[in-house]
Amino acid sequence: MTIPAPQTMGQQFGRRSWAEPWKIKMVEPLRVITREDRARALAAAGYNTFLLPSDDVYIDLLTDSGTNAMSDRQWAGMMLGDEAYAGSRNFYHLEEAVQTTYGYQYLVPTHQGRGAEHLLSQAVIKQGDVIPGNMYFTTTRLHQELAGGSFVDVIIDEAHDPTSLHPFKGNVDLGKVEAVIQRVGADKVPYVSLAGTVNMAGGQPVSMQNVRELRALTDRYGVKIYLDATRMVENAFFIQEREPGYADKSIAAILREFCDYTDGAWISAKKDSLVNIGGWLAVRDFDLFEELRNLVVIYEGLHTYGGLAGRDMEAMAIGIAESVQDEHVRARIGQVRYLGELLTDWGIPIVQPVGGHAIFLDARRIYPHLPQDEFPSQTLAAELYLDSGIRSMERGIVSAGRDPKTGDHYRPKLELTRLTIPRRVYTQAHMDVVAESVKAVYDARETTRGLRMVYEPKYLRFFQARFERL
Ligand code: PLI
Repeated sequence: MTIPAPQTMGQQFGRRSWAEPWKIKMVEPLRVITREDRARALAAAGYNTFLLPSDDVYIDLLTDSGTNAMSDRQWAGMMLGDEAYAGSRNFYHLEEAVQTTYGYQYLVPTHQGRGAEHLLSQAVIKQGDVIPGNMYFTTTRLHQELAGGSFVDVIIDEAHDPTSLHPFKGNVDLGKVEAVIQRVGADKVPYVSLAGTVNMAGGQPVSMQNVRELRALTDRYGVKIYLDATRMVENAFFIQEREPGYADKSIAAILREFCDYTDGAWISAKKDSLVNIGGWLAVRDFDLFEELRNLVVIYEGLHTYGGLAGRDMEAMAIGIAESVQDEHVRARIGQVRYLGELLTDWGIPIVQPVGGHAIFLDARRIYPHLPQDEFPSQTLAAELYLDSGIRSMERGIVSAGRDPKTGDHYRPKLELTRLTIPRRVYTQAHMDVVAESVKAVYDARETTRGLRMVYEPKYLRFFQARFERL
């Protein structure tokens, strides 16, 4: 299947069907401060949207992580929290939810995704190992590097091209994986780090055929596959929509089939699973589980709470069940797509096709006069905030960080600013306001100046770096 031209995607994929399968029971007031106050707040934040107080933000599209609205069922579940130190009943409910929905037998809860990445990396990566993966993610790669490994990008080339309409831009290039295994030897490849969807590529999916073929390839060499299932529900939606043979299968069935090809998974439950905090790591191999259980008590908490309260695990267990309901996923991605179609119709360069959790503005094409060293995506995020109080996130050279061996910037081909849509939080009218602000910033693009970095933290610099206007 090929993806239709962007302007016809709404018709092709049925824009009519995505009205939210819920109504609003409680509201949280929003505040807009004046442009002068935004200019002051932005300068005080060093032109980094992560350093803005959220009280100074109008529509917050920094991230879809932990920013979701929980359902009445989830809030009711919070009241059923069993806060026992050991053996909380909510742990067993979560364990059952993960076993049923994702299919992995042994569960280790963690406080969030990076806690799980830490445990997995420490348990299976040795000094000098190489981990192939379908594009880096910031915290994932850092934990792999801190454990002594190095990450090699094996995603298909189309993923680095924001205009390519490949339907599965998250796919692994099997030739690249095999080349890595043959170059370093299978004993130096502890696992393939497979993410569905791929955040840094624009929320792009991996096909079922691709994971099936990856399984066959890695089996030939005895290499494991661990899945970053953080947004795997959204990945399942794209398989249902685009891959032959899956149109009549449920999101839940597709998710389960995909996971069945992998040896284990970790998750930041703050995304797909509709909670504000939480994560887990789950595997099929008992010996690895034993090792992870040894590590979790050092870094996170006892193996039946992993840094979470009982009520958090209950909300997560209920959120997992809600997250795989077809109508929920259709509405969630429908809203992201609605924003993408407005921007596409207005000629604003974004990553195509629109992915699962966000619109990624293509700062390279919006600011062709700004070199990567003047941080075009960071500049775009700052300009959007100044225009309307909308908060977005840099996903370009700042997020990519530096190569620990050479000290040079990693220079990603994609220089993007992410408008990330929290689940069940904003309305279609909010999306209209966002689109209009992007248009205003786009129209002023030619006179926009870049930034220089004046403070650079050692790790994950995008969170705390500071900039000044050039
Ligand atoms: O933020 P954590 O520690 O719960 O999860 C880390 C993490 C792992 N994998 C993927 C694909 C992520 O997107 C992810 C976190 N993402 C954030 C915070 C985001 O804003 O995209």
